[in-house]
Amino acid sequence: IRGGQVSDIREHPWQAAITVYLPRAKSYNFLCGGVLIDSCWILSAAHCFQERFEEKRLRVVLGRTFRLQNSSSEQIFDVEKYWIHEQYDDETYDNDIALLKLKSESGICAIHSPEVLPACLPEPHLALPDWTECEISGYGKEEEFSPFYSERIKRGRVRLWPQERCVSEKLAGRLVTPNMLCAGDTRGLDDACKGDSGGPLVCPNNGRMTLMGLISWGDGCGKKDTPGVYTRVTNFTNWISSKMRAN
Ligand code: 4AZ
Repeated sequence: IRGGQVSDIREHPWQAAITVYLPRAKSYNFLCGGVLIDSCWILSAAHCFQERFEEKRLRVVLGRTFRLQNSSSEQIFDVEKYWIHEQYDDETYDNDIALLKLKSESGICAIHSPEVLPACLPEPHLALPDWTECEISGYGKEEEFSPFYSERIKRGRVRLWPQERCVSEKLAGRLVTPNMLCAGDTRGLDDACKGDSGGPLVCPNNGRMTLMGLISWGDGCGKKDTPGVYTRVTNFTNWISSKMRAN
C-alpha cells in the first residue's frame, strides 16, 4: 500500500497472504494478497496464478499483522484446488479473479477469531454511490520501485470513481472493461501497489464492510489523478457461488 497507514490484522481479519514454495530457495515466498470469504474459501487475482503453480506449492496465511512473523493468532492452510476464471485475459487482466479452496480433513478450515473472519460478498446488483469511501489493505510495496514488500499490514482509504472517468486515458492507454472498477484517493496519496494484488477493496454497506473489489492493476502506485483498478466483484458473485456449490 502506497501512503495509507500501518494497521492491525483485526482491522482486516479477511486479509490473506498467499505464498508459494520455491524449491531452489527451499522456502515459501510471498506471492499475493487474498480475501477470506468463507471458512475454506479465498478469493484472489487470476494474474497471481498465471504461472499455473501446482496446488501443493501454495500456502495461505491468515491472522498475521506482520507478513513474516509467526503469531499465536495465525492460521495456515494448504490449498486443495484453485480455479482461474475461464475468461481471464492475461493481456488486459479482464476477469482477474481466482478462487482457492483450502485443504482440511473436517470440512472446517478457518476458525473465526478477532484476527480471522470472512468478508461479506455483495449482492450481484449492489451499486454504491460514486465517491463512496472504501478501504484497501495489504502487505504490498510502499512505493512502486521499492525492492521490499511491507512487513506490516497497511490500510489505505480510496473512493469509488464514476465509471465514466475510469478510462484508458487515465491509465497509460490500457483497456478498461466493465469487469473492472476504479478507486483512488482524491488527494492522490493512498493506492494499492505491487504485492497487494488479490487483496480486498471493502466498502461500508448496511453497516457491514462488503467486498466490492479485488486489487488488480494500475499505472504505478499513487500517481496524481490515476486510480487503482480493481476486479468488479459484483460481476462474479454467480461465478463464485457456482464454484463453491459444485466443489
Ligand atoms: C501490482 O503490480 C499493482 N496502483 C497492483 C495495483 C496497482 C499497481 C500495481 C494500483 O500488483
